[in-house]
Amino acid sequence: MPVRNPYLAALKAGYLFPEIARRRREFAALHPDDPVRIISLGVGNTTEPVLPVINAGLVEGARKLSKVETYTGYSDEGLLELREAISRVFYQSAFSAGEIFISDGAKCDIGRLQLLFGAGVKVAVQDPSYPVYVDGSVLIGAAQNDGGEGYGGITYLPCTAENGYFPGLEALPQNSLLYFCSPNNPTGATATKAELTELVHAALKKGVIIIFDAAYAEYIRDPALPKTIYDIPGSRNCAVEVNSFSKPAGFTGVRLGWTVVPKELTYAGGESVNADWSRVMGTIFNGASNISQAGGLAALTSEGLKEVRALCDFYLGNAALIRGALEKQGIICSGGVNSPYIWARFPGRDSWEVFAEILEKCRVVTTPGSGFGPCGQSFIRFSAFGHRADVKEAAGRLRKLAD
Ligand code: PL4
Repeated sequence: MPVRNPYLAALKAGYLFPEIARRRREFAALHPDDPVRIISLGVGNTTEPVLPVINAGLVEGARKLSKVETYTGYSDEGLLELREAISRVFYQSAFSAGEIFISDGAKCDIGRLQLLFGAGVKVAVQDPSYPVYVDGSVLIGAAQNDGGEGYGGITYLPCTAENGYFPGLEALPQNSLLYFCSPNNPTGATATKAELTELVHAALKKGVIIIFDAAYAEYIRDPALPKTIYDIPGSRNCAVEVNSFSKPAGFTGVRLGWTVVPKELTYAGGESVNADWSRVMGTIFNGASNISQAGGLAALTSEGLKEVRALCDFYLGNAALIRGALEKQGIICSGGVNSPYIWARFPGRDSWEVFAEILEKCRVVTTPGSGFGPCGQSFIRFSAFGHRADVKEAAGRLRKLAD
């Protein structure tokens, strides 16, 4: 028998979201005759139907497969038309098609990107952060080197109310890989242009490569806030950007994303990151679904983009309801503006304990902040992805937290 990959043993017991689902099932099993339906404001999973123009794109993509004249098979690096449309719509055509790689989603790309750096890499993350950055780094063995005190090779950069959820960059290790997410999951904080400029300057100075996760960029409504790291001069030399159709177009189940790897970006030895990413993707990925890509193309037409905006506005409306309800209880929150996540503070409390209390009193599932990192302790993340009636009902039930 081959031995088990030792890095698997270094992972925390369970991945956060299945653990939440398990506790919800456990609670439901303990209350089999409960007349009150459980509402989820936990996982960030879209709930609303794909809007008509985008849906017509998906249908057309499927229809094309039914005719010999229009049938297509593998589309390895992604439809040229889609890569060009992404460059035009999101980056003012600043990137060539060869710098944009279509994928089956941001999470999958985050996992694969780690292959570029291997076990020796030092990793830095915002604390709290989306668990895939840390767990994926543990899987490639990056947590085994001597990067940060108490955390193996992973350096946690605290993002707290006190620092406005933007980390101090003095602790950012030289020649490391930094995962940075804005609008942020879970804090909902969105970095300003000045903050991202500071980040890029620090990365260039310290030889850091930033993996910028812009999965929630379309939720930004403040025109002064950057939707992409590439708004910042110098970023092409230090940043990769991952993005997704999941949250702007309702494609969480359809699966479509992209990664931008500028030609200028190199490793310490001067080798091209773009060439290696092309090699990795060509080797272990076989292209996104051509149906998804047809939907993605429809989403990037002028009518499709109106639907993207409408869908994000809908979830932002939910976010305002949730944040308003929490603030009425005197709970201090951030996020929910320019972001679909609300980050609520329960001083001195354990996150899982508050999770259990909200489930018990309100029959509402949330996400415990401690699941996103040590600085998430005493916070709860509320997701704005839900049907409006459910969100209104949940917001009303949150009054019970005062009891
Ligand atoms: C639950 C910062 C959600 N099963 O859909 P993708 O792969 O294009 O994007 C995933 C993603 C990427 N980057 C960030 C994200 O927050 C997400 C999705 N996160 C959440 O509730 O935090 C869904 C999580 C899913 C998972 O494990 O990722």
